[in-house]
Amino acid sequence: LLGLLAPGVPAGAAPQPVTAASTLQQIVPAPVSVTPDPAVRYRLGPATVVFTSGGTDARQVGDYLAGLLRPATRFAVPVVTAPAFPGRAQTLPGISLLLGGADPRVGAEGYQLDSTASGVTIRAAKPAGLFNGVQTLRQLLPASLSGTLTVPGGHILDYPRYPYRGAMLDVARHFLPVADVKKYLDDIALYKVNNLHLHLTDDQGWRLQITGWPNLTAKGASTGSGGGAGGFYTQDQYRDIVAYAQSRHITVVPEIDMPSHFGAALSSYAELNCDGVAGPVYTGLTPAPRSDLCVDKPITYKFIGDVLGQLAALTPGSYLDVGGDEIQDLDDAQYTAFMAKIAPMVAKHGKKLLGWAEMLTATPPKGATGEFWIYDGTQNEVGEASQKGAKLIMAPCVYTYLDMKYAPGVPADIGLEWAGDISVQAAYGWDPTAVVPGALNSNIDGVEAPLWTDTVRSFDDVRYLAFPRLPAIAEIGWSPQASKDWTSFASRLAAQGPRWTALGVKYYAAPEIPWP
Ligand code: TNX
Repeated sequence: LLGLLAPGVPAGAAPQPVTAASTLQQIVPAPVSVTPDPAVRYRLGPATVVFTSGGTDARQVGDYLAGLLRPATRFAVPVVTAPAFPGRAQTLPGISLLLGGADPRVGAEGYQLDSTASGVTIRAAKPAGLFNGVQTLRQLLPASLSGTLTVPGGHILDYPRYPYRGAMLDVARHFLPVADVKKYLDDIALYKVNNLHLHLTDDQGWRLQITGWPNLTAKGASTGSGGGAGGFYTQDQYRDIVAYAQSRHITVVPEIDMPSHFGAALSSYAELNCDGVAGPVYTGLTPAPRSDLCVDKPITYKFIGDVLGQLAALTPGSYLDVGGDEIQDLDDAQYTAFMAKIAPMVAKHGKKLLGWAEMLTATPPKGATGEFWIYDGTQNEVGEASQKGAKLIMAPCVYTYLDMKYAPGVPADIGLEWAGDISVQAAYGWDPTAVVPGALNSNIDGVEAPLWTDTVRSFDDVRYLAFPRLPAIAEIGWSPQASKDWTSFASRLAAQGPRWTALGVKYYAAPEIPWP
């Protein structure tokens, strides 16, 4: 079957059987082009060396790869500097991660991978490209990293369709400790997702320590959706998450939701409330009875200034997300005036303004990016805003909301259905350019898969909802639209099942997928 594929055929073009030894066509997200050479395979062994060239950034990716290989293989996997920069056709005897010399089409995040009998060579222009090439290499090795460790021969050229490929975790409704966030970062890195949006605050919880406002964590973090223990990140813990993400070439995009979904802050400080009274932290499902902040009080802006200032200092990424969704009591004029005050506070810290796409209706703040999620009649306004320069990230609730059930009654005890049930095929079956009417394609920055945790109780629940749908959305963000093919995707996704099992991810074995 491999022989039937002409060189350079997009990986998504033909359905592939799931076989025990990995093939060059089993990669999720599908690469731009794959040219198998079925006559050769590279075999890893106790003598396998990782060569890097291009300084400490390349070296770090090499150390990361060696760190993945060593525990399972028990090989020493030394990471050494590549002896001399090999020419295009040369292969060093081992796994080479080389900065420079790649096909110019790889851009900032792409890579090329050449696998021969003597070695595997990944070339990229930037460290993120090497990292993405390593994710592909992982999928070319057996899931268990045991037994005969061979990499199928051939050539891959790969780069993303969109610069922004995101996953969102709602740690406000259900708090997730640092260790779980790190696991999720590792989970999403495998599918070349490069942004983790953290929904840090909501009515049911405030999850980030803010110096000078201790009640936010003493009271605002004390519980969550459905009651229970709550929790928060100290600023040091948050820095640790950001640094771990950076080591996976993932940007943390922090969200402080305002002016609505502000209940946990209102419960923490009486003076933030218009009536000067702080109620208990709400533990029910959205909508909460009291959610909108008090737009008329000066202390509101002192508070937000402190929060955004500290958050900006913790954030190496370019975005600060201010939410802006689901306004309850404020009218359009109040909402617009509020955003007009907040936008310069974000800009002052050199950050770009991100929010849910409601922010792009009425009078959008200049230079804002909107995350589109709901078809509530404002789509046309969002499309118009994009024509005037606003950037869009696509997270249409009916395809990307990982907190929706897969099917009626599945899962039985978690998940919502207000945006419908979302099968794996539905999560895969959409095109970002066909979501918002009139949206300017050049202003679509990418896609995101949000995971709201209103009904989620554990990190196992998170993974059960994310897998296998998150890789579907990752592929929409990465792979060329022309390679889209459900049969191919289902077959390639099936090959991921044993990988998740090996990684301890308990996933939903959707009946639509031909699991091995
Ligand atoms: C809508 S999506 C919300 C969230 C809820 C979610 C539950 C969005 C911007 N707002 O507050 O958690 O539905 O599915």
